[in-house]
Amino acid sequence: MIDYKGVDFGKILKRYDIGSQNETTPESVAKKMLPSDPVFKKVAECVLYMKFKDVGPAVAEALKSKPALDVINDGLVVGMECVAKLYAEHIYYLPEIMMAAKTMEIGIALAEKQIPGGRETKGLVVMHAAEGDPHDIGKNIAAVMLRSSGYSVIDMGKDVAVNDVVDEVVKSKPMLVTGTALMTTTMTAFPRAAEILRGKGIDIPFMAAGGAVNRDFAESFDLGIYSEKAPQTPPIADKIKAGYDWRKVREEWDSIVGGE
Ligand code: B12
Repeated sequence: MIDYKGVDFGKILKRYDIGSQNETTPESVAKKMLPSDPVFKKVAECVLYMKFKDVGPAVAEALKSKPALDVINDGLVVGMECVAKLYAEHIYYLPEIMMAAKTMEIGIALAEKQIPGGRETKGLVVMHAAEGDPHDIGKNIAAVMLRSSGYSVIDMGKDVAVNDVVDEVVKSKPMLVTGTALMTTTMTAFPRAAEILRGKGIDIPFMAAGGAVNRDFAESFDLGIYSEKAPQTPPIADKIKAGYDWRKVREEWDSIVGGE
């Protein structure tokens, strides 16, 4: 048995505290990246500092003066971008990321309630995060944006098996299917799913999104189209609703998302 009584944990933690050897701190990132608008700043800070008890009141307060989508994009998402920066700099680790992600989810759920729904649907979209991929925050934001633009969404969640995606598309016949991959090891699920869909004679666009993919990859397989940021999804969906197939979306992609 090791006797820990005489161990000074303060010294151990100091020795392995990489943060103390790095000039980046949560405060320095906050200074550079947080929005100047005090309402959005307060919301973003809740995510950055993982204040999951404060995020509800902060979002509720923000919703009194700001549109719900702006509270998500200019507050919650910016906070998460700060977290991603701190993770990349080895200041934050997985526990912080998980707590920040949870904080963001609480905020999104609250803001989403304020987005008008119940209108006649423009069309159905099936969304998922790739097989093996647990990253679903970006997908959840894109789902909020599609719903708020009048689309119905079947959100299959994260780590969805290729065959389950195919089965859902066959069953519910959406106008668009989206896949999110933040890991280079999971993005290959998209061409596999698209190939099976093609084999079944299904020709709907398959939107590949998330940090692991780029436009070249998304357009490297039949059905594949690209979306870089969640807010680009509704304008692309509008074109598909207007009759564009995946080839035409590719041709006109720059002008479709250009207004962003
Ligand atoms: C949060 C996070 C997590 C959380 C995810 C929580 C959740 N519910 O999503 C947790 C802690 C679970 C996690 C786990 C892991 N993670 Co992680 N994670 C991140 C982190 C820090 C932020 C991602 C994020 O949510 N950003 C905020 C959102 C808003 O941004 P976004 O997802 O990029 O979305 C934007 C666009 O991509 C786009 N978008 C995204 N999806 C969609 C969908 C549609 C339809 C559209 C239109 C647009 C769109 O729009 C959004 C903005 O508008 C990134 C770092 C980074 N810089 O991205 C690493 C990162 C993605 N993780 C990574 C890794 C390696 C892992 C782990 C394997 C780590 C480990 N060693 O255990 C595990 C996964 C284990 C497993 N297989 O289960 C790597 C992936 C590397 C790679 N290229 O393969 C990254 C890049 C970190 C790094 N630099 O190494 N992670």
